[in-house]
This record gives sequence, structure tokens and C-alpha cells, in this order.
Amino acid sequence: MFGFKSKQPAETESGKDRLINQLKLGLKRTHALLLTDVGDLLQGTRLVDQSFMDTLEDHLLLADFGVTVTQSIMDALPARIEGKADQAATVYQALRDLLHEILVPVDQPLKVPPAASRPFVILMAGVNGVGKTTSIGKIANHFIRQGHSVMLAAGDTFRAAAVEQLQKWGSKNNVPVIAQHSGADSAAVIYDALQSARARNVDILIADTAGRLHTQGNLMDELKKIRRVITKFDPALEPECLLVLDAGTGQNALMQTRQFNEAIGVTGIMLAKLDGTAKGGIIFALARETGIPIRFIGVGEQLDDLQVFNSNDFLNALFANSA
Ligand SMILES: Nc1nc2c(ncn2[C@@H]2O[C@H](COP(=O)(O)OP(=O)(O)OP(=O)(O)O)[C@@H](O)[C@H]2O)c(=O)[nH]1
Ligand SMILES: [Mg+2]
Repeated sequence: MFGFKSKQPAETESGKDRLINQLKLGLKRTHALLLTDVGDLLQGTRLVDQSFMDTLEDHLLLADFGVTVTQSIMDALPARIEGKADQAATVYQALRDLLHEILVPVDQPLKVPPAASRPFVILMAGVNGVGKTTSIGKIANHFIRQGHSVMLAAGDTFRAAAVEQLQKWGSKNNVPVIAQHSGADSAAVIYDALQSARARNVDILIADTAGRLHTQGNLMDELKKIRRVITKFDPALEPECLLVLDAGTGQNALMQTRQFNEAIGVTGIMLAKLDGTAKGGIIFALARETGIPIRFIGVGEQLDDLQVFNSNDFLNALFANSA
């Protein structure tokens, strides 16, 4: 239906450069925490010794890589650099390779299914304030640039200003927003939006939901109901249940993921606010412990502060200017 074949900005040389620079900037704090002290030790004459390994271990933990990932790096690194531990570049490369191996299984970008299955629903979920609504604005922009038609559903009927906030992102993207009054049944709003999206043959419907703590049973039940409504509307639809996590949350992100996964079956993760934290290592803990695909990362508050997650780009940006 959309014969949009012109080259997209993100695919041009300068577009790619912009994305890489944006990612480097976003990972600046994590890079500094993980690699500054470690890098200083690698400048010395001793290179890899116990003090290097201890420092690396401390900094992996501080940057929230988590105990499991940190231990696996500590266990595997010595063998990878055996006989070459006096070359800083080799040490960096080995560390980079080990970290890359952790991210490869979750490097699965979100693919819009064929036109027969419409609308493709992206259901946003997550605890309060993690960046769900902002991420909707960015994700809508991303898919519009790919030539898809998009509609938004204001499923956060709980917070008074939530509908207006979503409407602002709707106008920025020039896409319709289906909303009801605040206090309305969220599942009903999303059912309405499904009908409207199908009637208008919209490609992608992105549904906002209210923030909820993973420990609030009644609110998690409401989310299950929202998820059920999509299947009730059309059992053939396979929605993307996208859990938004705040990269600065630390290890609690793992608990959130487990609980939301139990409630709705999380099919993808959006890691927002990577730019505001030195704890970007959580992405490795999430990859290793949950295996859930990481679809997008958020690196700012603006419309184009979004990156489709790519493990290679991520590691290149994290290690940029090292060695
Ligand atoms: N720096 C930075 N800020 C972000 C990012 N994503 C969202 N924010 C900011 O985080 C704050 C909360 O964002 P929202 O999108 O309202 O979060 P939410 O999850 O929808 O919040 P609730 O609906 O209240 O649960 C806002 O100030 C956003 O601008 C990001 O990737 N980087
Ligand atoms: Mg919101």
C-alpha cells in the first residue's frame, strides 16, 4: 500500500553518523564509569594484573551490569587475553567481544508484520514515569519515517494530564489520537481505538497505558484485561507488548520485567533514559537474565532521541575512544 521507496534520513551517511554520535553521547556516563579507571590501569606498564581485575569488577558492578554478568566476565576474560594481556587493545577487544556475546541474542529489532495483519498493536507498559508516553512519540516518528501509518490510543485514563500529553505527541507526528474522558475504562478506550484503526486501515496502533507498580495487583489485573481485549478484538493479532524501563533504575528493572512478563507476556523492551545514567550496564543484565528482545533505546526527550537497538553499534559507542 505504501510505495515509499525514497532513501530514509537514518540510512544516509550523515544520518548514520548522527545516530552513532547520539549513542556515544547517550552512553557517555556509563562509558566514563566503566572505562576511565580501567583505562588508566591499561596505560601503565603492568596492564592486566589483580588490581586491574579488581577495578574492572568494581566498575562493572557500579555500572549495574549485575552480579551474574560481572562474574561471567571475571571468569572468561583471563582465558581470552592469555599471552596478550600486555596489549591494551587486545584487552579492550576481548572485553568488548564478551559483552557483545551477551547482547547478540536480544538484538532483534521490532518488525512490522505483513499488511494482512492490521493494525499491528504496540502496547506500552511500565511503572510510573519511566518514559512510556514520550517513547510513544518517538516510536510513532520512527515508523512514520519508514512509511507506515500510525494511530495512538490514550489508554492512560488515570492521570488527568495524560491524554493531553499524548495528544501533543500526536500533533507533533501529525497522527490521530483516540481518547475518552479521564477515568474511562482503559480497555474500552483501546477497543475503540482498535475499531477505529481497522476502519481506517491504519498500519500501527500504539497504545499508552497508565504507569503502575509491578507490585500493585489490581492495576496489574487491569493491564491483563487490556491485553485480553486485543485478542478479543481479533485473536489473530499478535501485539508487541513493549515494556519500558528506566535505565537508571538499576537491578530493580529485572524485577519489573519478571512481573510485567508474568502479567502480559512482554515481547520487547524499550530502555529509556540511557542518556541520564551511568548505570547503562543494566542492559547486559536484562539480556542475560531475561533473554527478551531489546527493541529500542531512548537517549533524550526529543522526537528523534530514539535508537533501534543494535548490539554492534551499542558496543562501538560504549568503547569509543578506548584503546
Ligand atoms: N533524558 C531522557 N528523558 C526521558 C527519556 N524518555 C522520557 N524522558 C523524560 O521522562 C519523564 C517522564 O516521561 P513520560 O513519558 O511522561 O513517562 P511515563 O512512563 O509516560 O509516565 P507516567 O505516564 O506518569 O507513568 C519526562 O520528563 C520525559 O521527558 C529519555 O530517553 N531520556
Ligand atoms: Mg505516560
